Amino acid sequence: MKIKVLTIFPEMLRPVLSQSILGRAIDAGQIEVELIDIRSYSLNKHKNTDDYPFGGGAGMVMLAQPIVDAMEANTGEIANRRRIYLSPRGRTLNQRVVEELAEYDELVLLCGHYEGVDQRAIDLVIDEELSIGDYVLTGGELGALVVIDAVARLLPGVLGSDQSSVDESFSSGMLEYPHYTRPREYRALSVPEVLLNGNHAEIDKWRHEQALLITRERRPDLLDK
Ligand code: 9WO
Repeated sequence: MKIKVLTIFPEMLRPVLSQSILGRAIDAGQIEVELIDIRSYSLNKHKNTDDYPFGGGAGMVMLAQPIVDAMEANTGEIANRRRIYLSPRGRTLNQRVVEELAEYDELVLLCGHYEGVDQRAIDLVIDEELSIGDYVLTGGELGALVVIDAVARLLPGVLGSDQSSVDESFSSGMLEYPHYTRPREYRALSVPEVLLNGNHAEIDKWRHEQALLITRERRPDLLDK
């Protein structure tokens, strides 16, 4: 998959994209991420990307021109592509939406700043607005990283064979059971005996019960489905 990110702060994304599973997936060519600096498309002599809002009010609005030009210069007519604006006004991301996004050949993620983006840029070059949750950030970059991370781990070969992208939590409709590793006793807290006896039928049963207990306690809404 190819992912293009349109932003005025490309340096904000680079360190995250170079680490861990994402960094490895990019090095291995399983995903290709291109950071596009909206500022380089500004025609303004000061390379401005924002201006005062018509109608007045606090803050600044991102200009349509650099965004539309950046989008048009970087997106050909590729069939299976989605152009997304990260915004609290959008459809809220969840694992179903992530699975849907993972089917595209190309994602283009537009990160806004200030009070927002001139509506005409959204009308002209955006397919969908997407929110990562009901809160306001300083800009869309962290939202774009969340989308990239969640989508990348569903792509073939990104997770190692010992990690599974079939999520316990969201595919079984339950939250995860508790995990333990060495040592067997830590600060007077012992690992549950059942996990040490090698009886895998019993271990599976215990984990299922624990998942059910935690889900009933914290997210009863997941059990209603
Ligand atoms: C908030 C606000 C409050 C009072 C008056 C104007 C206001 N504008 C905004 C606002 O939404 N600013 C956004 C900052 C403009 C677009 C980029 N920004 C952003 C994206 N903040 N939060 C997100 C975001 C993206 C995805 N999912 C959750 C939040």
